[in-house]
Amino acid sequence: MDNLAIARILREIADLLEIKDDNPFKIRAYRNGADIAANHPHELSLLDETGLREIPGIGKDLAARIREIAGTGDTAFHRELIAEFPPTILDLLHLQGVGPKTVATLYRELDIRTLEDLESAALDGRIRALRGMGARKEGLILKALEERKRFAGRHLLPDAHDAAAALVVYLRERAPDATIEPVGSLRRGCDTCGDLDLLASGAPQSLMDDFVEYRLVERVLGHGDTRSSVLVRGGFQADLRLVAADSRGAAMQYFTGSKAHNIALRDRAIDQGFKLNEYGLFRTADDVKVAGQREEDIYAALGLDWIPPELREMRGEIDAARSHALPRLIDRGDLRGDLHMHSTETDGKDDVRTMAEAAREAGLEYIAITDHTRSLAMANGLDERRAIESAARIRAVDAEGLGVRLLAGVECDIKADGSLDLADDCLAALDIVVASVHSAFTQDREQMTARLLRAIEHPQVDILGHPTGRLILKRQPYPVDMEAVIDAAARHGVAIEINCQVHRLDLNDVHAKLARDRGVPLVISSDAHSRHAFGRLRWGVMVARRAWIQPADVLNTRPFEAFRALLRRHRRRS
Ligand code: DGT
Ligand code: CA
Ligand code: CA
Ligand code: ZN
Repeated sequence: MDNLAIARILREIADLLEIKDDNPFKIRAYRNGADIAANHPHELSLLDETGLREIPGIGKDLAARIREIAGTGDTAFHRELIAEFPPTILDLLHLQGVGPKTVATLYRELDIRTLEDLESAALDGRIRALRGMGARKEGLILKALEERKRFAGRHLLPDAHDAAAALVVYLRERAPDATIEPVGSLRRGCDTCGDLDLLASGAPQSLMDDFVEYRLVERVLGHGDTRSSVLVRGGFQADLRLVAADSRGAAMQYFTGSKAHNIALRDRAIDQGFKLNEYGLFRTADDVKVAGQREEDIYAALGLDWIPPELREMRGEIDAARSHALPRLIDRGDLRGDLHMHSTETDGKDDVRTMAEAAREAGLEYIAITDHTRSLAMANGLDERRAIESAARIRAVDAEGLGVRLLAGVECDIKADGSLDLADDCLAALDIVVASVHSAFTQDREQMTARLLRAIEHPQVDILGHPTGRLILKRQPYPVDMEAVIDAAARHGVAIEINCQVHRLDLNDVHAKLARDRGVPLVISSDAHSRHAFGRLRWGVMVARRAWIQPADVLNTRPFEAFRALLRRHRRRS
C-alpha cells in the first residue's frame, strides 16, 4: 500500500464526511492526514503506530486508520461512509470545481447520484435554480463534464508511476530472478499515461497468475500466457507481457515505443536488410538473430547510439543518434537550487527556516522563497511593505548559515494588463522575482500574449513562472503564442520555469525544447507549498529530459554564485 493510495482513502473519508456535514475539525484532520500521507518521504505502511504518531499532524485515530489501511487495503470507517451514499457519488467529487458542499446539495435537492444525472440536470437548467448555484456554476459543471470525457482514462505520470511501482515490487517478490520493468509511456516519462505497461523477462509462467491475483486488481480483462490485462484500483489498466530472457532488449525497445519511433526504427532496419520485432533483430537474408538481449545492441546494430526512452518521440532522436549528437540529459542530481516556493507568510504550510532545512535535506544548496503578492488575496498575498519585511526575515535566516543559501523573492502576480502587482522599487529591492499569471484566464490569445510579453519586458522580472497555466487533466492552457513568449524571453534574458507541481509540469516538454533551442535559460522549480514537496522536482526533471535539456541549459544546476550572476537582474549590469 503506497502513500498515495493511503492519501486517496483519507481524502475520500474527508470528502464523504463533508457531504454528511460532519464535524469540521474531523474533516480537517482527515484532509491534513491525506496531505501528510501524500507528501511523506517514507512509506507509511512500514511504520507502526508509534512511528506514525511521531509524524506531526497524525494523532491516535489517524494512526489507527492508516495502520488498518496499510494492513487490509482499506478501513471499515471508509467502507461504512461509502455505504451511506450511492457508490457513484465519488465520481461527482472528482470533477474539477465541484466540491463536497456542491455534491451534498445536488444529492439532497435533486437526487443526483451519477455523472449522467448531473449532466442531464445541468442541461435542463435545474442546477441554476438551486440556492447558491446559479447559471455560472451550471456552466462550469457542464464544462467540467466535457473535460472529463475528453481526458477519461489518462493518468498523471506520478500517479501512474506510483501505481506501477507498487505492482512491480509485488511481481519482483514473486519472480526474484526475472527482470520486471515498466515500459510504454511510463518509461518514456510522458506527463500522462493511458495505462501501465509492464514487461517481465525470464519469469516463470506462474507470474501471470500472480499478476491477476494482485491485491488491488478490480477486474481481469485478459489472462493469457504472454499477455494479461487487469484493471487496478485507481482506475488504471495494467498490461503485463512475458518474454524469454534472450528477447528482453527487443521487447523493451518494442513496448517502450513510441509507436512513431518504433515505425521509424523498423523502417531503418528494413532499409539495412534486417527485420525488427519484439523478439529481436534478424537478418532478412537468412533469418539469423543479430541482437535481442540488450536494447543497446539493437540500436548499435542499426548504426545508432542508444537512445534514452524520454527522447523516443520522433523529434530528431534518430538522426542525432546516428551522428553521435544525443544530449547528455539532465538528472535530478544536477539540480543545486530551487527557485519557487511558498511559506506560511502566504499560502505555504511551513515557515522559511523549515523550508530551508527541508531543502537542504533534499540535497539542495540554495532556494528562493517566493511568496504570493497582493492580488492573490485568497492566499494572503504580500503588499510592498510585507514583501520588504519578509525579505528581511528571509535574509536573516540566510545569515544563520543553515547550510543552504536563501534568496528573498516573490512570485509576483501578472495583472490582467500585464503590469506587475508590486511597485518597481520594491521588486528591485528583492533578490529574485518570479512573475506568473493567476487570474483572467479567459483573455483571448492576443491579449494573453501581450500580457506575458509586457511582464517579460519588465526589467525586474527574472523568471516567468508556470507560463501556460495548464492543469493537466483539469484545465487547458490559456491560449497564448508561446513561440512569441519564448522569443521575447530569449531577447530579454528572462528565464522560463518548468514548474514541478504534478498537475502543472508547465512548461511542457514540447515548449521546453523550443525554449532550449532558442537559447532561453530554463529553471526547474518545485513551487513547494510545504516541506514535503521537494520530491516532485524529479517530475520537472523528467519534462526537461523529454525536452532534450542538458545541465547547462538550466540555471539552477549552477553553483550558487554562478547562478546568481546569471539572473537577469545581475546580467544586465555586466
Ligand atoms: P499510452 O498508453 O497512451 O500512454 O501510450 P503508450 O506509448 O504506452 O502506448 P500503448 O500502451 O498503446 O503501447 C505501448 C507501446 O507498445 C507503444 O509505445 C509502442 C508499442 N506498440 C503498441 N502498439 C504498436 C504497434 O501497433 N506498432 C508498433 N510498432 N508498436 C506498438
Ligand atoms: Ca501505455
Ligand atoms: Ca498498453
Ligand atoms: Zn503560481
